[in-house]
Amino acid sequence: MNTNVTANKYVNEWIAEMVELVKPSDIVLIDGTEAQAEALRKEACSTGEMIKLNETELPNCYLHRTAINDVARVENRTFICTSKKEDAGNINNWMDPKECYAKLSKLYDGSYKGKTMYVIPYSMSVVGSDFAKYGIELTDSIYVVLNMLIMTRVGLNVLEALGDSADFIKGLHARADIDEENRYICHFPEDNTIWSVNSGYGGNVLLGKKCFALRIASYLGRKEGWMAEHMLILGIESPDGEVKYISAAFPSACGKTNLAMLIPPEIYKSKGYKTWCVGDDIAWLRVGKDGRLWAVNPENGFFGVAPGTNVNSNPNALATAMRDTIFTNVCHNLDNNTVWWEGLDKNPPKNALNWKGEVWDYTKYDKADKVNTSGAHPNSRFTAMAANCPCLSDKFNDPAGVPISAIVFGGRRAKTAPLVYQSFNWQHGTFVGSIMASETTAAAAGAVGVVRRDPMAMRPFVGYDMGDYWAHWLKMGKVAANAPKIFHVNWFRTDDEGNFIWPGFGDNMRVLMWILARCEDKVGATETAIGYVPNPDDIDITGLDISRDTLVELLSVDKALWLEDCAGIEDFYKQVGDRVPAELYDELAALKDRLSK
Ligand code: GTP
Ligand code: SPV
Ligand code: MN
Repeated sequence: MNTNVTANKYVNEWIAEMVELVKPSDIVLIDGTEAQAEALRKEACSTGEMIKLNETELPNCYLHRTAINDVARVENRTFICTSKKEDAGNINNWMDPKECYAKLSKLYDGSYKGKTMYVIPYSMSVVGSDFAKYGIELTDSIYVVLNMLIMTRVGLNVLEALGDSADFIKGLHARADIDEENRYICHFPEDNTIWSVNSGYGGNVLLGKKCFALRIASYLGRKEGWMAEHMLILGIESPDGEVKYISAAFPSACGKTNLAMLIPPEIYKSKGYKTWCVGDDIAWLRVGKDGRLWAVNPENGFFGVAPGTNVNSNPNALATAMRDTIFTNVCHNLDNNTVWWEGLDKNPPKNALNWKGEVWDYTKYDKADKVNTSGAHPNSRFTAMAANCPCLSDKFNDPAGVPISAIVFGGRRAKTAPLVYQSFNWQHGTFVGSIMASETTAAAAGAVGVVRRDPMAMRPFVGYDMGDYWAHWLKMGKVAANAPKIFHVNWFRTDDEGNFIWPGFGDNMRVLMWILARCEDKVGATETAIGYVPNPDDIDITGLDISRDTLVELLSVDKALWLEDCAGIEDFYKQVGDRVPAELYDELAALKDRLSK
């Protein structure tokens, strides 16, 4: 078999080595052409791997179902394999690289037999730009190829840009037997290598995304002086045409895609405000010559949560996903060959297959057992092209990125965190990020709704020790003379019946407007133990169905609850271990002190 599929000897040598291991019957280089993509779509449809949907209603859209045991990221099977255990830290799973290569080699051995090896050259960020990093993913899955074609920049121009350099991320993926017990998502940051085996699901197998653009990239960012974060990037244009950018880190399935594509409420729209999406999941940030943090979205598409997406909550995402999209694990409406998910509308299809491909009876839907009774899996997704997004920023392909005015942290907290507060400064803001907590969601395998610490929404994605990661944050604040201001939001406060109090979605812009006003020193605030909280009259609730009293409640800080939380923070810091920066312990002590006063 000819393994010289590129003009780069390092790439070819590595492919030859992998071919010897997985033993494909054929090798195909993905060149980024539409003709090749179309041939692969046809092939996937002929084998049942994908289903072509109604061409009139959903042009160039496809449905794919993963294995029933393979519907989310698997954090307990995700490993950081550094030569020293302490470099991976206490929060990550660790395996010795040699041991891991040996163990996984057995699983990979012959796993491509009778199959084609697809070689995908891809770029994270604009090809040839300062931010760009290149990867090559080897996979046995057409579904992976077609998703990577949407999510990243794929093509022969990537190989041209790489030239004869050895500086690329080597990704090996094999579906193998989709065996849960032998599923591994392993990262070798010292070797620029990612090995993923026995899964066919999103974040486990689209290696450019969480594996490269967060875990490997965060490791590289620390070494090279930049940051890789689990953040959306949003531009807010004022009536005079000036655009200010916000980046926000929320844990998985906590509202990044929604905030990134929000439509301004009438009070702002009528004045001429507009919003622009730069990214919905990942941001790479560098310090510019002006001392500001400049961000790019390294991806080229959206891998968004389907359930809850509708014409009211996120019309831009819906419009984006109406063409050229791959739907994964949604409900299949057999009457018109379209798709459906919970929260799309109030008309569940009567003649449909659920996400497992079984005949589905919508009348049996039980909120308490969504996985088994819903039409779409709670973590079902759409893979859609950024270029199809109606509110895509004209800076999306700008190699320089966009300057960030505010960094926003947030999570799902039923009680403790107020609607919004501002940190006192960068160090305190880093502390605020480090103590983030959120209720777990269906985006990762495991229990849903349990509060856990998820610092900077990066708990599953930091490719090294969490304490070192916080130290890197502190350092970046010193390097960036004009660093963004740091805030925390919570769209998910609930009343005693468990209903969300804040309307959320587009109305979150009301909070972002306060944030931007703070960045420009245009509005005051009340100093509390946890940070600056808005004066209620400074959040515009015109046209909302909530009272001023409710807003006051949303902004309230319950000192007793916070003191309780401090105990949890201390436990978590101890778990992270001895690399937690002293500055953060100082911040914790200062917080406790202010709360006790
Ligand atoms: P990942 O792709 O997993 O990283 O998720 P994400 O952070 O992009 O979350 P996404 O925007 O897809 O939202 C996840 C879920 O939260 C969806 O079901 C949304 O409908 C819901 N959601 C998003 N924003 C809000 C909000 O402001 N309020 C409420 N109540 N729900 C929201
Ligand atoms: C997340 O879980 O944060 C996602 C989906 O964005 S995945 O690609 O599976 O990581
Ligand atoms: Mn995400």
